[in-house]
Amino acid sequence: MSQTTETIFSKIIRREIPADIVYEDDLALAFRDINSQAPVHILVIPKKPIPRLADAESGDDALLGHLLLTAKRVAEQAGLANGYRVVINTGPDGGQTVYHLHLHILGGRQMAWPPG
Ligand code: DGP
Repeated sequence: MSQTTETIFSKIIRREIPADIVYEDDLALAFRDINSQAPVHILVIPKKPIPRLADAESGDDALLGHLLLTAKRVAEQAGLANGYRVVINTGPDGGQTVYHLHLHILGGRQMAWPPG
């Protein structure tokens, strides 16, 4: 189920709780995942609190494109020249736990397929 209430990521955006922030611009923030699943595990989030990818609207198309390009930039900055994976978990079956849209950038090891 999606939630419209604030999440911990809003508090990270406002610097109310600490995070290892690696990138920021007017629309997006990137910080290291607290529960790292790879040598490099960074989350890219919009500052706009869209709960799930499923809640994005047609007016968000430029923002969604910006998030992908931000993921590319952050991955380059993190030295992931040999490749990486970008994941968006959406809703309960997608394994989403924080209902503020985020892109996982995972890298620094060989990824398996299919994911669990
Ligand atoms: P997902 O399962 O796709 O909703 O991923 C949420 C991720 O957010 C999960 O990998 C752990 C991470 N996370 C949760 N709380 C915090 C936090 O307070 N700080 C940071 N840096 N990451 C968090």
